[in-house]
Amino acid sequence: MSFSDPLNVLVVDDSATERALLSAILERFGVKVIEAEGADSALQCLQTPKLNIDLILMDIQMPDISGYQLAAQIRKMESESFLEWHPIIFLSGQHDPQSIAMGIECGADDYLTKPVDSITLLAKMRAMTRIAEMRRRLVKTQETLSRQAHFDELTGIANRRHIFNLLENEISRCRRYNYAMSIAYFDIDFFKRINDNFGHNAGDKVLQRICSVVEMELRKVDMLGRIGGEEFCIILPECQLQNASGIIDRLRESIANINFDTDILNRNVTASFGVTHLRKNDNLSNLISRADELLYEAKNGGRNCVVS
Ligand code: GH3
Ligand code: MG
Ligand code: MG
Ligand code: MG
Repeated sequence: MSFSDPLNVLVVDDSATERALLSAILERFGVKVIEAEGADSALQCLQTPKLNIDLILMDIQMPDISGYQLAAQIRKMESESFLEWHPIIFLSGQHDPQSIAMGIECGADDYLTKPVDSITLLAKMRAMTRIAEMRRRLVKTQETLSRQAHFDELTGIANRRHIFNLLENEISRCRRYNYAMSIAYFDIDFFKRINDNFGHNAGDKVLQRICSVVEMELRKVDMLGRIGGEEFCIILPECQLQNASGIIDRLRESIANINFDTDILNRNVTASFGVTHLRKNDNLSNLISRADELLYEAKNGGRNCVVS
């Protein structure tokens, strides 16, 4: 039995002889072995991305930290940081059921007793890598679905649902800590003409470019979302209305000054803005209605302006 992709296995054992013995067996099956003599070097290897560890074979009796403690520590790190999940198989001289139960309890996935039969070990490793691969695929799918659920495909910014959730959270935070917050609604001026005169594809590129300019101009804590079509919302946490109006007016100017590639568009594009702040009795719904009404006033007031 061998593995189609070279498998990177971390062997954790305090005994150099045991490590060498196991390495010799594994290498015969095309496995790449990385050796660690204790907890510290094992954790270091796991946190070294280029080692790309697929699986851990671990001794239990070690002088500093036992295999039980190390397995528990690895599981804790995996759940708390971005460390990927690793299958752990204990290889131990202890045969009693309590030790086996304890090993699994501490986070290991399998437990083999020494002396280990190499065919059995390889088969168990095969089973574990199969589970790890399924898990990786699942995590990847989840990440994709989560990205699709939260972000707009065309512009990459928060979608309507996500920006409203962020706004809801921000309102709660403001209430709890008595923070100020402002929001802006904006809509691109005469966008329909851009589509009509330059094509839908050019319209798409204009939306993308405007979003990237807005994201660049805003502070890290500010949030941008697409409400729909060519209408957007900006959340400005810890920002008083007057300050927000200034920021947004500079943003309006930056948009108006964008030079698009001439093969996309040979003229400038403007947007109209409504800016408001969170008032004492506001909820999400009346906060955004007010921003929307102010945006409507900006449109009626001649466009390319900010109304607050
Ligand atoms: P106003 O200044 O009053 O806002 O005029 P407008 O033409 O921008 O307003 P209107 O709401 O009539 O037009 C919005 C247009 O935006 C219509 C729609 O086809 C276009 N649109 C919405 N979403 C997209 C998109 O994802 N890509 C492109 N290219 N166009 C879009
Ligand atoms: Mg030992
Ligand atoms: Mg418009
Ligand atoms: Mg519109």
